[in-house]
Amino acid sequence: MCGVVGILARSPVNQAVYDGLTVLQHRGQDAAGIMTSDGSRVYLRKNNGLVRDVFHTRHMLALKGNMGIGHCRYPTAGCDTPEEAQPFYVNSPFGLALAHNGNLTNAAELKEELFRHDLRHLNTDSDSEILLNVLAHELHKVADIRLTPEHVFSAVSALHNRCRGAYAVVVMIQGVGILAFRDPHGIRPLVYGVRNAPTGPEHMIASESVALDVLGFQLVRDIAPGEAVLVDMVGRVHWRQCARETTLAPCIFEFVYFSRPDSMIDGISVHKTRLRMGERLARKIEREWPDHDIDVVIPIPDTSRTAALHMAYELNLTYREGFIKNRYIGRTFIMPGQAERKRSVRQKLNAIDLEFRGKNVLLVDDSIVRGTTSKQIIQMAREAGAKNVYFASAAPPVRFPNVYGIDMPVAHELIANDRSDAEICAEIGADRLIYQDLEDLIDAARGGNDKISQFDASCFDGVYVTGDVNKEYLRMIEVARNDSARSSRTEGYQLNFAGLDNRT
Ligand code: PIN
Repeated sequence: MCGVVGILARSPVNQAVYDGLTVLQHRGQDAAGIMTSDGSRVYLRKNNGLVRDVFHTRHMLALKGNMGIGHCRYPTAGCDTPEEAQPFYVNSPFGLALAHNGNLTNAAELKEELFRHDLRHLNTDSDSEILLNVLAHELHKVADIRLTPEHVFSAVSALHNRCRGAYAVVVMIQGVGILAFRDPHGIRPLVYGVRNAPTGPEHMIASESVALDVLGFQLVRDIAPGEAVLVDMVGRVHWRQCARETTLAPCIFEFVYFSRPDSMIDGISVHKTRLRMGERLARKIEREWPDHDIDVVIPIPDTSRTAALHMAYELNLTYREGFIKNRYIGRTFIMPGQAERKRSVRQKLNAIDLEFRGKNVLLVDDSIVRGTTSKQIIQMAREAGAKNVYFASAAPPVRFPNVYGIDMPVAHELIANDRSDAEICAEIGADRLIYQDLEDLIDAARGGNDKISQFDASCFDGVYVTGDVNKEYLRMIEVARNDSARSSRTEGYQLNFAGLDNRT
């Protein structure tokens, strides 16, 4: 998962883009980058690490100009070097810089096409470099020296015809403005907002509305699936639907875990969705386990708190914080292999024994992915003296890999892959396991916007909305993403982990 920002203002944007990226840091802690333009030149700084570590004063001073885009990266298949940090830049046509969130499902074909037909060289394995080169090629075909919004939108239409998958994109076009667009299914989120500076309106694009809020921009609206917006150098805003067929199918995992609760995505409050998820879980417990003997509901910090609190309220049960998270873990050398992941849970969470001793506790997490942390946390609850340890997941079983930009483990690493609920319960060592039903999760999200008829819930139901994900593709990502492939890629360099979420 990644975060993107684009700002066109009346004064230098370096600080604002930086601030926007800090607000979106939860979407990716692996690398960060900003590119700005002062009208005559572009300036770039990108590297591996957290936003606060990548940009020092000297870098900020060098990022000149009133227009800029930024990116924070969570690694997707094959992208973990500083060179693969975003934004990417090509000098022709015009000078284009691009940053994106998502994953292309036809990257291999596009690479081949770009090389054989478009005669373009790609220097990394990043999908962003592919998107940038497709856009550059299509823009070159239609544009002339006076680039118009028509030229730009027809290039985006051509890009939609060639690219498959999920992409929420910001582009800076030298001398022209900021362009943003979303794939025809609107899988990844992207919003547009405006603020009034003394000298006139300023414009911002971001992955999540919370970035607009914090920077004092008003959310104008979500960019629709397939739609593009171009903010030109004089601040005129041009909108166009650039895809022939569109269906809004936002990723449901944004609501489960990835997005900040204070964001609105496609008209839905993430916070309220999580409250409704708690309510649905409560109803399920009342329905299927009316004679339960739960003494206390304990969330596993942080994401699950909202659902756990409301579930406890609905069941008339005590809610207690029983696990304390160390917010200051600081730099460590966490490698992506299983052994390292196990060790990190103990370093991050500690149990308050007296909330567990002699009690039947219901632990709540937002989801169970690999099940490794759930297993350890259940063990910790037992060591703290719990009589029975029940476990509730605010999301349904994660059974399928994500191909739209969430770096989900491959199928065989998912605990729910090929296991029944009873087997998962035994595997994580719980006395009882309650999963959210998919229908309830979808209803919880749709509760905020009943106009949305479809969500991408592929990691729960294996239905890939782009219709092009077959067994062969899943086999290919299996090879690229499994733990041993990750360990060998990251060997010899350090990942920053500064007490932030260890997103799985
Ligand atoms: C972590 C949120 N959440 C915790 C992410 C763990 C699955 N994991 C998904 C649970 S936080 S595991 O609240 O944002 O810090 O099933 O793969 O072990």
